[in-house]
Amino acid sequence: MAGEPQADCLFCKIVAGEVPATLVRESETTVAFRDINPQAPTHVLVIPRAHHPDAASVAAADPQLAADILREAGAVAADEHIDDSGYRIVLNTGAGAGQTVFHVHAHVLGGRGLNWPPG
Ligand code: DGP
Repeated sequence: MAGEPQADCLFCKIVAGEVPATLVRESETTVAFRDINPQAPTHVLVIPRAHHPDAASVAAADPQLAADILREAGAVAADEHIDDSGYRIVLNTGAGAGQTVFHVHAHVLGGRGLNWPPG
């Protein structure tokens, strides 16, 4: 059922505290933690506590939760002081776009110049 924890999901385990992560921010519905393989001086992942595989599915199942993820991504940028210089919110969707963990996560990247288009 949409939103239910998945036993084999790494990010559900981080939400449950079963896998350690460096948390930077929490809300009632989301958790934000530092990426284990940072691609920029600030690289934080914002995830919903509920399991949804990707951005389109969370937006369809729970639009408020999708909005919560974006709000928290912006709050992380402010907390990390990267909002003035510019930052990027990335939602890789599908293996072909580089998604490796199928629990939706917004990458918040900043603290360096960011090229466009991304690779
Ligand atoms: P993506 O490729 O968009 O699915 O991003 C998955 C990200 O998750 C990737 O940047 C690395 C990060 N990641 C994978 N495993 C762990 C982990 O165990 N802990 C943390 N903090 N991040 C992880």
